[in-house]
Amino acid sequence: MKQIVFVSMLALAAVPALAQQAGQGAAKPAATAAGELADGEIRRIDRARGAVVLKHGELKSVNMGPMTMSFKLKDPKMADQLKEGDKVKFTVEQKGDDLVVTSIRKAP
Ligand SMILES: [Cu+2]
Repeated sequence: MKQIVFVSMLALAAVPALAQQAGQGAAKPAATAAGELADGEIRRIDRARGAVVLKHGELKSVNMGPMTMSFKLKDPKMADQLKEGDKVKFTVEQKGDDLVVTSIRKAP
């Protein structure tokens, strides 16, 4: 009895890796000076959603009094160097129905 074994060798083409580096957007225009810098304190960071809950002071640029509320971050990476309880300075812009934090840094 003859046993014939067909070995089918599938040469899998190497999947081209889309090498998208995490460091995109390194050269951003410095827009921080243009917006009003508001005071805030970080209450919660939702890194998965790219959002923060801020207790904020008056936001004249969007006509809002002091309160605690959630903001989307323009870039989720903006939260990388922040933690809950941090006092921050930030700028905010209205984008459609959302208020988006366009820049944020720890207050000195
Ligand atoms: Cu508010």
